[in-house]
Amino acid sequence: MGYENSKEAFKEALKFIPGGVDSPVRAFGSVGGTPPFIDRGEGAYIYDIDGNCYIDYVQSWGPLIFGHCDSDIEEAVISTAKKGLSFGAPTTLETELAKEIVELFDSIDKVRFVNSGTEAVMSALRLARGFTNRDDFIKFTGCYHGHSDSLLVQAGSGAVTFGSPSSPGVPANLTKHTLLANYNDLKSVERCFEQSSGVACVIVEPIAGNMGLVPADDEFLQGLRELCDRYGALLIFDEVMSGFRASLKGAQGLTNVRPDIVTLGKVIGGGMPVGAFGARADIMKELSPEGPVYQAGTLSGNPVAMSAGLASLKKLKANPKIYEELARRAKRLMEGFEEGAKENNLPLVTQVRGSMFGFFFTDAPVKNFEDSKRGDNRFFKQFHSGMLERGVYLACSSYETGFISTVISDEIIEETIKIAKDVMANITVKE
Ligand code: KE4
Repeated sequence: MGYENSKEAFKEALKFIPGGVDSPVRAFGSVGGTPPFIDRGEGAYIYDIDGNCYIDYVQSWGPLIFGHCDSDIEEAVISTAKKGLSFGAPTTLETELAKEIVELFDSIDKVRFVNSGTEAVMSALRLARGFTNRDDFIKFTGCYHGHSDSLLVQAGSGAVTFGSPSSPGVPANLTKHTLLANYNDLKSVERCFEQSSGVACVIVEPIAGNMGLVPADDEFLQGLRELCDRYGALLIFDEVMSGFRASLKGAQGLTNVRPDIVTLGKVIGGGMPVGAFGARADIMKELSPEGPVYQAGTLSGNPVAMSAGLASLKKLKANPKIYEELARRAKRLMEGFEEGAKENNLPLVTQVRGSMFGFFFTDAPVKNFEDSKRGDNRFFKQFHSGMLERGVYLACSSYETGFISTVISDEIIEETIKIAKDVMANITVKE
C-alpha cells in the first residue's frame, strides 16, 4: 500500500493541529507509521486519500453499527438538514429520541442530550454530587470516561496510550476527590468507601472497553450495587461505548444490576455528535431548569444529530436479533485470531461482548488494567501494521475495542481471519 498522500496530509496537519489530529489516539502513537487520512466510507469499508481500501473494525470508535453511508441514516440526516441545521430551541426530534431510550433502559425515566460522551459523564458526575451533596467519587484504573478534569485520573484509552493516564493541568485540589479502585476487585472499592468522608457515586464501565475489552464480573457489579446502597452513593454505568453495542439495552441487557445514572453516546448519534445521561425522575429533577444543578449546551439535542440517532435506534429496535448475529460474527473473528495465534505460537487472549471484541497478546486472563498492560505491544504493533498493510483497519492501540457492524459479512470475517493468520506467521519476537 502507498501512503504518499496521507504522509503529505499528515505533515500539513501537523503544522496547524497538535499531533496532526483532533483526538490523540488517531495519531497512531502506539503503533507507529502514518495514520491514513480517510477520504470516504462505504458499507464495511473505508478508503484513504491514496485510494487504499480497508475493512473497518473501528467504525468511528463504535457509533457506526450499520457501517458507512447507511441509506436510512443518510436520508434522515439530509431531509432534516434541509429544514435547517440548528435552532437552539426545542424540537420534537429530541423528545422522540428520548422516548426511544427511556423505553429501552428501565433504569432511565428521563434523559438529557449533550454533544459527547465526555459531556455526558461530566454532567452525570455533577448531578450525582448535587443529588448527594458529596464531593468524592470512585472510578477504576484503566476505565476511560472522557477527558473532563475529575475523570482524567488513571484513565484508559488514549490517555494511557500516550502515557498520561493522569493529565497535567488538572488541579490536585480537584482530583483529591477522585478515589481510585481496581476493576473486578470489590475489596479495593470497600477501602475507598471506608477512607472517604462521603462518596457521591461510583462510576464504572460495566463492560470496560478502554483497557482493551474487559467485561466486569457480574458479582463485581452486584457488589458495587450493594456498596452504593449501603453508603448512600449513586451507581453510574458509563455505557457510552457498551450502550447499543453489547445488546439493545447495553450492558444492562446482560446483567440484572441496575445503575442509578446511565451515560450514553456513540451509537445514539448514528455517527453525529451526541451524548446523553439519564436516571430516575427523582434524580433528574435536580437538573436545571427544574432543579439547581446547572448543565447546558448550545448544540445539545441538535435536530440533525437527533435524526441520525433516531434512525439508528429505530433500525436496532425493529431488528433486536441483530445482536445475536453480531455476537456470532465477533466470536468467529476472535476464534480465527486464536487459531492463528496457536498455529504461530503467539500468546493470545480474546474477549467478546455483543458486537464488541478485544484481544491481548498475553497468555494470562485479563481481568483488570494491570493484566491488560501485560499484553505484548511488540506483537500488537506488528499485528496492527501487518493487518493495515493488508487492508484491515483495527483500533490503533491495545487499550481499545473492536466492533462488528451489520455490513461485516461472514465472508468478510473469513477473509479477515485468513489475512490475520498470514500476518501472525510473520510476527517476530525480536522487535
Ligand atoms: P467522547 O467524549 O469521546 O464522545 O466520549 C468519551 C467516552 C466516555 N465513556 C466511554 C466508556 C468511552 O469509551 C468514551 C470515548 N471512547 C473513546 C474510544 N475508546 C473515544 C475515542 C477517542 O478518544 O478518540
